[in-house]
Amino acid sequence: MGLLVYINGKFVSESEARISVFDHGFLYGDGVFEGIRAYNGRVFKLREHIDRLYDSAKAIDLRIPMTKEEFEKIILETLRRNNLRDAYIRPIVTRGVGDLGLDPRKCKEPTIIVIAKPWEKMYGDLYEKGLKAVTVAVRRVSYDALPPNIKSLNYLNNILAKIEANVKGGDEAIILDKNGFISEGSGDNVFIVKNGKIVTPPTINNLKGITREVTIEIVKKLGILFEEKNIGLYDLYTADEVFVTGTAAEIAPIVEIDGRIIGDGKPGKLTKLLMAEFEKLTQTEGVPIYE
Ligand code: PXG
Repeated sequence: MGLLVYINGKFVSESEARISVFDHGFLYGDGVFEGIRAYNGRVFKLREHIDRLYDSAKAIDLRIPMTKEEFEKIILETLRRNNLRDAYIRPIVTRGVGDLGLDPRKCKEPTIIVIAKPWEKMYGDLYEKGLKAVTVAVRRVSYDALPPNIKSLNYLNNILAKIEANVKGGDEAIILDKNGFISEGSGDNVFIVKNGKIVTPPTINNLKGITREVTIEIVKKLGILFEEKNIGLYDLYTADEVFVTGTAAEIAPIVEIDGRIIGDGKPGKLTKLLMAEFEKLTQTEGVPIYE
């Protein structure tokens, strides 16, 4: 029977989980989403993800017709219906069914979907070996065009970056912004370590990653030097360590960028420390699914 998916108030089997071809989420990418993880029977940073979902919706003037508490209950119920303890959860809210014109006023009711699936480590053995990243020619969509802070259903910019990384043989793409500053990966935020200090770009030109936020909290708690500032290609190539953070990717070490070996070509000391601390948090914190 497969998974049970929540769509507009009902749980249906995945083969029956369908949306209209007139849904503006499908026609125009007019909608927002989240990617959330459950570890060991708990949903990690649930409220933070729900807050960001509602902020993304607000930014595109999309009103989600339920409270945050109600949305959280649906997510927990989706996990329970699928007997999941470790999962990737994908809430999606689209503008809803309209007509072929793009005017959002034609869409009377948002479409609300929650998918939850079992999930393994995204990068397999690369957490030990390290990833190869490549910078890509396509620039991150400008914050004065479509703010990258909105987690919208328009992911073509990121997909173009990923296609380029695939062609160039990289495990992940690093995307620059229109000024040549490091923006982010195709689905994660970028950090560098130089002389014991951890640096990441401010979130004007990238997604305000929740894993990024958790990582910064760990860094501060451990008393490691930290700075939020713009970084360029030179800083990236000459860093002692580089890693990316994301709900899917978790904390993943980068050991090569555009052919330059980062540090000694192995996951760095601080990166490994942060990976271990992050894992401790994911295994112990979060909203319980079955209590
Ligand atoms: N930047 C972008 C562009 C993202 O899509 C992150 C950063 C990290 O944010 P969080 O809050 O997850 O720490 C994301 C996360 C994938 C995938 O397959 C990744 C994301 C969304 C969908 C798929 O890697 N997003």
